[in-house]
Amino acid sequence: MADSPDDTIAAIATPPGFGGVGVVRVSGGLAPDVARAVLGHLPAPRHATHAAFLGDGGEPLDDGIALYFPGPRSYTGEDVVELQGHGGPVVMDLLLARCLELGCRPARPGEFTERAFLNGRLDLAQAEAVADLIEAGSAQAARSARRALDGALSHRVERFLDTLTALRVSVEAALDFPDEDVDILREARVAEHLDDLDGQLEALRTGAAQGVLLREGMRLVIAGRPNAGKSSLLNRLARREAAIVTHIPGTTRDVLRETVSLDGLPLHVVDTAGLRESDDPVEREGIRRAWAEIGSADAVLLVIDDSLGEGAEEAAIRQRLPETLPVIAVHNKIDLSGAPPGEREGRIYLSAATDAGVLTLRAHLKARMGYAGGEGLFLARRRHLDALARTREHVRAARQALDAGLGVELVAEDLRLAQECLGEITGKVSSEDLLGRIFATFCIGK
Ligand SMILES: Nc1nc2c(ncn2[C@@H]2O[C@H](COP(=O)(O)OP(=O)(O)OP(=O)(O)O)[C@@H](O)[C@H]2O)c(=O)[nH]1
Ligand SMILES: [Mg+2]
Repeated sequence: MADSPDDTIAAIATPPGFGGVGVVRVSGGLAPDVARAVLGHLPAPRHATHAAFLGDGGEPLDDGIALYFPGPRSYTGEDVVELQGHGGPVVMDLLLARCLELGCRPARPGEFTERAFLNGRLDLAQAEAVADLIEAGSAQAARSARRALDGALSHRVERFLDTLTALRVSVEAALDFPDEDVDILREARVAEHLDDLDGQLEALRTGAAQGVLLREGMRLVIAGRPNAGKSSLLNRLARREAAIVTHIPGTTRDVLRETVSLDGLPLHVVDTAGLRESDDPVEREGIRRAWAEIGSADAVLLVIDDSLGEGAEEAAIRQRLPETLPVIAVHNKIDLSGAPPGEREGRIYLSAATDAGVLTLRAHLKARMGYAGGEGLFLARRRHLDALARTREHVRAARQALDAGLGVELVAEDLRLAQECLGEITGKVSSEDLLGRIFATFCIGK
């Protein structure tokens, strides 16, 4: 039988294994009955109550603290009961089995939070932030997830949605008075508001992009001419001999991937074949793959042999790099050139051989990913970036339609689409498929 949103669900909310305390959580219409059966009475709402947890025959399975949160003022918005017993796997299993006996079904991963969303306790971006907070890999990521949960993204999206609603009202009013439409739109300053919104959407997108880097990590491709020291640098960052290093130019052919932790921030480093003209079919394939990696990078480390300096080879590489791709110039082999280590004029001077300057590079990469990025930082997902980008496209299309005098209908339609895209972030507009994908990644019991 298919799961129904009317089912009462139960799960062990604490991680598997042995612990001082373990929690079984129950949510749904049967929760008060479960409490009565297990505890012998319904605890006072929101009061910690010590009680024995009783089995089917009235025998105590365990004892502990019980909490009853009547809906709608609960995490899920439904009646919720939490049983805090001793945190052993057998005790927890017994307690969960007892709840299932009483008519609950096991909760799917994230189902408590999904119900919180469906009952309007959280919006979708906040629900995602719950999972991100639990999975945060650094204190910075946790703080940023907390800010997203508090609505750092949601509140701004809501404001933009309100702006779009107001604009749609003006535009649709103009639709009703075709003779005066131009005046109505001018009076409502629709063009100015659209420009404003465009700028604000871009600012929010920039902030969200930083939040995505913090959550997912940055994909950093190491590129440069053969023998510049790319693989040596990868080994330094990974702190292990991951890649083969030789004095022969063209050593690396395959793409090599290493995930490095920068104080908890995941950095995905990709080492690639040295970029040059080659007749060797194997090397040519390696170079083709290097360019493919560059195509999907968040940033490129362009490694330059400082004893040779930046020259025509680097100029040719720079010319082929995607225009919007951030490039970090790294001057390697300063032990040969004699340059001091450190960051100067946006370039980083280091030696992969001696390790001088490598810490500067690590610090630079952390800063780029938003580490210690201040109070404004909030965690975000690629889904949000994508929705913001599409929203902006429709806002710009509306602005162009307005300029070109293409007719108020087109402006109205673009505004409607913009609102729809933006609404995906908070779940104002959502599909079952999207919800399934989001909540399936949660842990059970949350
Ligand atoms: N003196 C000195 N030699 C270095 C340094 N970094 C790398 N090398 C040497 O430079 C040569 C090439 O290093 P690799 O790391 O293989 O260079 P690569 O850019 O990966 O080369 P390809 O894979 O051929 O494109 C090796 O002999 C390294 O030992 C450095 O900082 N100082
Ligand atoms: Mg190499």
